[in-house]
Parts: sequence; C-alpha cells; structure tokens
Amino acid sequence: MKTYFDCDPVSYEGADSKNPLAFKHYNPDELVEGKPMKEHLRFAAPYWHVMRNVLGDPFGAGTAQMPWDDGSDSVDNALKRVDVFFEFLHKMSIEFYCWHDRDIAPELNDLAASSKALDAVVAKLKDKQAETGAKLLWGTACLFSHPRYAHGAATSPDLRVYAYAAAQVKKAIECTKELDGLGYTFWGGREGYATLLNTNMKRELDHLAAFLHMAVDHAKAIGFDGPFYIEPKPREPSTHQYDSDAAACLNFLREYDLMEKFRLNIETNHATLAGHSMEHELTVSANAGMLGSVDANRGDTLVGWDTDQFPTDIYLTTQVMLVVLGMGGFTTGGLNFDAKRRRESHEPMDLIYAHIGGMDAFARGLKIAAAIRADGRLADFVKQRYGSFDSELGQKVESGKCSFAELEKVALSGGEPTLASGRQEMLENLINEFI
Ligand code: XUL
Ligand code: CO
Repeated sequence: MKTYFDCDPVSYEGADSKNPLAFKHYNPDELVEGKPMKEHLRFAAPYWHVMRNVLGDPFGAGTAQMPWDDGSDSVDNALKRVDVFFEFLHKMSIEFYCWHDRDIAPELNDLAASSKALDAVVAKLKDKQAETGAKLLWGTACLFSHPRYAHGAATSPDLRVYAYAAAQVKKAIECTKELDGLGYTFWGGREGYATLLNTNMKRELDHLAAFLHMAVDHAKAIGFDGPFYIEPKPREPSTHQYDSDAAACLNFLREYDLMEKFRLNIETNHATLAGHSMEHELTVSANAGMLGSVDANRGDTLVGWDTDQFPTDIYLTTQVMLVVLGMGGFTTGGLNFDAKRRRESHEPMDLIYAHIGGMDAFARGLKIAAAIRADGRLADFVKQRYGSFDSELGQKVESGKCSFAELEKVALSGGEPTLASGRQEMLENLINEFI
C-alpha cells in the first residue's frame, strides 16, 4: 500500500539522540510510578487537525499539502483519508483518536444523506480499529461550522435548528458507541452570544440544559456508558460562550443536575483565553472530582486568537502532569493534541515532527512531575502551610462545627498572629531543580 509519511515508525532513542525522527523522552513502556508511560499519557490525535486542517488563518488561505485528498466531498475521499490517518497513528505509536462527525464524513445535502455517509466511514473506522488496536477517546458533533448554527445549536432561538442539532448529536453518540468510544465531548463554540441586545440568556441556558438531559437519556437508552465531557472556552467564535471556564461549567452542571454523567475536558489555549493558567483550570476541575480529559496544546502570547499550537513548554507539561498524577491518573480520558501546525509547516512530515515534540514534552513533564512527587518537599511545604488547621480547633472549623463566638475568643486571647512566609521564590527554585 502507498504510504504518505516518509519515515519508519518513530521509536525511542534516548536523550542523547540527534535524530529528529526519534523520541528522546517518550519511551512507551518505561515505568513511572509503577505504570508504563503510555498508560499515564494516553495520547490521542484529533482527526480534525491531522486530516482536515488546511492551515488557513483569518488573513489567508490554507497551505497544507494533502497529496491523499482530492478536495471533494465524496464518501470515497473520506474513506481514503481513514487509511492515511491510521498510517499516521501507527507511525507515531498514538493509541487513541478523536473526531467530529463532519471531520470524518462530509455534510451532504440533507441530514439523512450525511448520516448515511457517516455510517460508511464509521464502518471503515471500526475495521481499522480492530486491525490496529487504536481506540476512540471521544467523538463529538460539529455544531459550529455550518451556517445553520450561526445563532447557536442547542442555544439557537430557532427550534428547527435546535432539532437539527439534536438529531446530529443523537447520531454522533450512536457512532461513538458503535466504535466503542470511551467518552463523548460537547464543545459549544456557538453556544453563547454576539450581543445581549438580542439574547434571552436564561432561556438559552434552560434550552442547553434540556438538550444535555436528552443526550443523557439517549446515551442511557442505547447503553453508551462513557462520560460526556464539557469543554470550557470563553469566546471564539462567539463573543461570550456559556461554558466560559471550568468554574462556570461546574456551576451550570450543578444548577441543572447534570453532574453525574459529565466531566470536564480542559484545553490549555482555552484556559489562557479565559484569563486563567492551565494549572488553575485543571485544579478547579480536579478539586471537584470532575477532571476527565485534556486537550493538550498552547496559545501564543503575541497572537490574540486560539492558535492551537503544539505543547513544547516543559514547565507547562510538568504542571499538567502534577495535577493528573495528583488525581490518580486518567480513567476514560487522555491527552488529546488539539493542536495544529503553523501555516508555514505545510508538509505532511511536519505532522510527525509536531507530534514528536508534543509527546516528548509530555514525557518529560511526566518524569519531572513524578520526581517532584517522590522528593516530597513541595507537598510537605503545602501541608505544613495549613498545619494550624490540623489542630483541634482547625478540625472543628473544617467539619463545620465551629462558631464565630468561639473564634472570637481565640482572636481576643491570641494577640496579633505572626505570619509565616509563603516562600514562592524558594518553591520556584525547587521546581527548577527538577526541570
Ligand atoms: C475548539 C476546540 C474543539 C473541541 C472539539 O477550540 O477545542 O476542537 O475540542 O469540538
Ligand atoms: Co479542544
């Protein structure tokens, strides 16, 4: 069979290798904290960026060379892409992947025709999964590209659009189940508004919640057990998106009684667009027991939009892996590279280099995070910082059994508290000992 990526499968050669087509740090079977790296990291490739992103930007057309693609919306072309994608997964040793319905199959003239096309591609994906062992990390429906969703999908003011979106999600969940997908994602790019002048926010949120409850019911009806993920993002394409950050999503899920089936899928570039660090968003999610999966990428501080670049910053990957190890690792989720090459990196081989970089950066982050945990000084410092709450009185506060009157007595008799240093700089030095 013709191959499209001009290299052997990428393998681990160690930190001294100068081979740009080798892993320097990602050694899939190497044990970290007693578990193989590949099981910690659970890398996934996104079909939309790997196969469908033409690398356009708001100022210019696409540049990506896709010698396998005839540029048509035919089912044949869609089926051909599947072979190329699985060649890519194999060469990268990436075991998981993710898709939107409209990435893998074309949107045709009517819904029934689009669904039929989807069935044909899903059948081929199923065969390829069986042949290679690759697994679907999550599926999702694209409810943001087509003009019908200009005013939103599950928050559209037009019930006919809402129904269309429901039908699309119903089918996408069924396809996810057909492929033994481990989860299903909702990212609401158009679920928000451009102006509040024309928007009834309360009604839109009620509609969104009703939509998600119907999704939960349908998953139950067809026996799809995996979690649903909500992926927070504050804006782009909408001016404001309702799933703006992890805290807003958690509030929404709690308010509408959706906590049970949902987890969060946290993406780096969305965190930073929300004015948070990735570490913050992951910590908020993990503290609520709701961190499900990660879209691993990064933004560019000098460019204002969601550039979806590959993660290469070891400090960032260390922070991510500290939270992931801290919560005991992924269960259904993983690290999906929701990342694309720069417009100038237009050759198929650039996909290989890009993913090698992301995988090596996370392998290093994993090893560093594990070393920091084994060392223990960081965790000890944080534990001691809250030590006063380990006292009898502190435990009374934490268990909700204390009163203001009791605390007032302590304050009156204790004098002015002497504060301990937060030692931020010392801790930053400590982290750098490992990086
Ligand atoms: C958009 C984004 C999406 C979701 C899936 O910013 O991250 O690709 O991950 O719809
Ligand atoms: Co994403």
